[in-house]
Amino acid sequence: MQATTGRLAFPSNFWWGAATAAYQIEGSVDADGRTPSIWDTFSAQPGRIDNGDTGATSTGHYLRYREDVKLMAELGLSAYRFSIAWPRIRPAGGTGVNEAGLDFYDRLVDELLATGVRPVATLYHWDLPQELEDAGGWTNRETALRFGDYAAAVAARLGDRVALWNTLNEPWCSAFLGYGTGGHAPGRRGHVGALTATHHLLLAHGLGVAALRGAGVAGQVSVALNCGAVRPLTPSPEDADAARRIDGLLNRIFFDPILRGEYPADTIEDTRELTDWHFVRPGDLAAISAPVDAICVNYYQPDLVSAAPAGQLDHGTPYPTAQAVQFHPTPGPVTHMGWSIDPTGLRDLLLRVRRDYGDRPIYVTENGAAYDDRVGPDGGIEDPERIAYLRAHLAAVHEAIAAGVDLRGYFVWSLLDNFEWAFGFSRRFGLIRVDYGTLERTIKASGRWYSEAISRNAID
Ligand code: PNW
Repeated sequence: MQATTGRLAFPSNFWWGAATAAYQIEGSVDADGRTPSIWDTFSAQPGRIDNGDTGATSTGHYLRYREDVKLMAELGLSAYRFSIAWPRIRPAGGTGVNEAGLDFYDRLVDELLATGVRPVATLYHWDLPQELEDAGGWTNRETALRFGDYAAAVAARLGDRVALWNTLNEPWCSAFLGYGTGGHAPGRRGHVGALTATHHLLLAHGLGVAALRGAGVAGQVSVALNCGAVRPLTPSPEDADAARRIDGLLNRIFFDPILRGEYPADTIEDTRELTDWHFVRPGDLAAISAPVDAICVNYYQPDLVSAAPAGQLDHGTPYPTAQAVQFHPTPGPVTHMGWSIDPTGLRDLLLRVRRDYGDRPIYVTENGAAYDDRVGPDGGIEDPERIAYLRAHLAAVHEAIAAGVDLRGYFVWSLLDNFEWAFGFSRRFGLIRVDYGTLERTIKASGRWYSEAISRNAID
C-alpha cells in the first residue's frame, strides 16, 4: 500500500457518501405491491447463494429507513446513494405505476433532505422484474424500452429532489455475471447472451437518460460503471495484448458507446467469432451516447493479466473469447472477498478516464472492502483493516484531484452490512454492523473514522 503521510484536505463541497442497493438491504419483498425480481427467484434456487441466504428480510431497511437516515446524520454524510426497486414501481414489469411503491422512496428522499443528506438514486441495481426475465430479460430488446418507461415514472415523482441519478449500476456485472457465467441472477450462461445483454443494457441507459431529461430532473444524470485499471503482468506483447482485450471487455465496451457513440473496434473484432453484433440497430448508438453530466465509477481492485501458457484455457471466464487470458492477484494481502488491495489502481483509473474521455465531473460511487470485525476491549466494533483500506483509497482519490481530475465525491460501499449477492450474508462491507438476528445496527470503528474525516474534510 502506498505510504502517503500528512494531512490531506479535500475540496470544499466534496461529497462524502455511502452507498447501498435495494435488494441488498430492504427486505419486505412482498410489501405494498412489490412482485419478485430475478434475485428473489435466483436466491430461492438451491446452491446459488452461500448458506441458502436470500434478501427476503436482510437488514429490514424498508421498515427501518428512518433509523438508518439518523445513522447517516450521525456519520455526517453529505450524500447517500441508494437504488430504487423496479418491481416495487412497476409490479411484474407491467405498464401501470404502483404509487405505494413510489411512496417509500418519496418518504426516504424527504427524510434525507430534512437531515441534510443529498439523495443519489440508482434506477437499476440488478433487480429486474421476474416477468421481464421470463420474456428474455436483457437479451430481449423490449426490456430496454420498458426501462425507459420505468425511468420516466420514477423521474416524474422524484425528479425535483434527487441530486444525482445513475441509470444503471455496473452493467458489466448484469451482463457478464448474470448472462455469461451465471454466477449472478438470472443465472444464465453463454457469451453471446452476455454481449447481447450488454447492448440492451446500454440502450436502456440511453433511453433512461432521455426519460430523465424529458421529465426535466433537477439533478445530474450519470451511470455507474465498474471499471478498473487493467495491467499486463509483463511488458511482453502477449501480455500487453491480454490487457488490451480485457480492458476492451471491462471498460471500453461501456465507456466508448456512452461517451463517444461507438463500440471499440478491437473488441468487436475480438468477439467476431461469436457474433456479428446484429443486435446493434441504426440509431442505437446515438441514443446510448445522449450527453451525461458526470461519470460514476465503482472501483475495488485492479486487474493484473497475462497470456495463458498454451493448453491452459479458462473456460469459466466471464470475458467472451478471452479463454487464454490469466488473472493474477496483486502481491500482498487481500480482503475477505479475496480481492487485491491496490489504491494505485483507483488513481490510475481516474487519471485514465480523464485522459481518454475528457475532463468531466467524476464521482467514485463505490469503493470499500469486506472484512470481519470483532468486539474490542471497550465493547466497540473494531475493523482496522477497513480503516486502512478506506484511508489508502481516499489518499489515491486525493492524488487524482491534485493531478487535476474533477472528482466531486466518494461513496463507501457500504453504509450497512448487507446481502452480498452470491455470498449472502457471509461478507460484511458496512461502516455499520448489522446483527442479522435482532437487526440492531452498531457503527463500527471505520464508521467513526469516516465520520471524523467528514467533519474535518480531510484525512491524515
Ligand atoms: C458491486 N466482480 O458488485 C456492486 O455494485 C455491489 O452491489 C456489491 O455489493 C459490491 O460491488 C461488492 O461486491 C460487484 O466480480 C460484484 O468483479 C462482483 C464484481 C464486481 C462488483
